[in-house]
Amino acid sequence: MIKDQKVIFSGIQPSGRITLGNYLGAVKNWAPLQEEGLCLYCVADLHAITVRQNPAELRQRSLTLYAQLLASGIDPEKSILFIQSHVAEHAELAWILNCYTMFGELSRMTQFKDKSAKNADNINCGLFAYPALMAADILLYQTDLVPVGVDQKQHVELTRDIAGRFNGLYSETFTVPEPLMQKSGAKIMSLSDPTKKMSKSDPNPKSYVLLMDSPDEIMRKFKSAVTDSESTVRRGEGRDGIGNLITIYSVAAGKTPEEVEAEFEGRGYGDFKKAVGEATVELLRPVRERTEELLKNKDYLEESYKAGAEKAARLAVRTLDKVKRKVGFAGKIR
Ligand code: ATP
Ligand code: LTN
Repeated sequence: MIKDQKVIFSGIQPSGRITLGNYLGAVKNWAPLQEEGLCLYCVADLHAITVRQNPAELRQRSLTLYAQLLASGIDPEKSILFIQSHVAEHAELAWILNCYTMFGELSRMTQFKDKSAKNADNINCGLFAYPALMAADILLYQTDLVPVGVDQKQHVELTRDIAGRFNGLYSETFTVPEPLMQKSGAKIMSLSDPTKKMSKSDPNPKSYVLLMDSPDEIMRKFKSAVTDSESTVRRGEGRDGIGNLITIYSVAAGKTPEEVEAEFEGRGYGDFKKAVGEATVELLRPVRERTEELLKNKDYLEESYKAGAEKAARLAVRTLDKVKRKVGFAGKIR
């Protein structure tokens, strides 16, 4: 594929309702990237079923997530925004890449270890092979950059290894992608246990702020956020809770952590938590309101995800056909 612009790809699973962590670490950064190249973003529903999902909820969450991505500024005229299961080439390339991904490599993935510990009664092959599907997502579009939170870096590195291995065996086929991570906000921690990352599948709702939480809920959750027994608004050893709130405030208010510390010099946790809550409410308000509007317009959503899938498929078949030829599948059907 001859490219005259950078290709940027990322995905997010509809495995729950999205959190402030997902927003700050990933989604918020996706819209500005539209100025840097061709962006493709997908609702990764194939990935979501590696953990058991309720079908009605999954369907609803996928549409809500699609609307949230639109609401966060992704422009379907500029970018390709689609639902992963609508583009069959993802599953097809994933199968082929499974055969170029080693058991040992997949066994070392931190997310697999974490998720198998959490879902001990359902350690299925999909959960294990998840990174090969993610590699397929990325490699199908000859992606240069993959904007993700820190927790996904290992999967992007494995994608690079798979691409390099395939290119080495069959000549240049895939662009080898690079992860793109934010300097700040790449790992937002849980509000109830700041040593763990904020996660939408956490059973404790006080541990996260959701994109769709009401202003009251957001204020309440920050008020009860776990901090420490000191009272200064400063980062430091063993001060994960306050450090996390400083990160959130600095990203939400567009200030550096040093500026935040200076602003709250001599003021207590109560004041600070209120300020973090208010900044978050204002940050999320437009996204929540726009999502609510979009969810009322089912026809527009349907039109938009169908067009997205068509555009994605047109690009995806080009890479897939090339791959099939290289591995030696017979015949030509297109
Ligand atoms: P789950 O709880 O289902 O594992 P998750 O909340 O970890 O999900 P994903 O769908 O796996 O979210 O991730 C979507 C994107 O959000 C990824 O790019 C991921 O790196 C980023 N992300 C997830 N959690 C955080 C967090 N706490 N801080 C910053 N970025 C995050
Ligand atoms: N695995 C990712 C979601 C995801 C993704 C992708 C991210 C699916 N496909 C391709 C970047 C590129 C996650 O769990 N956050």
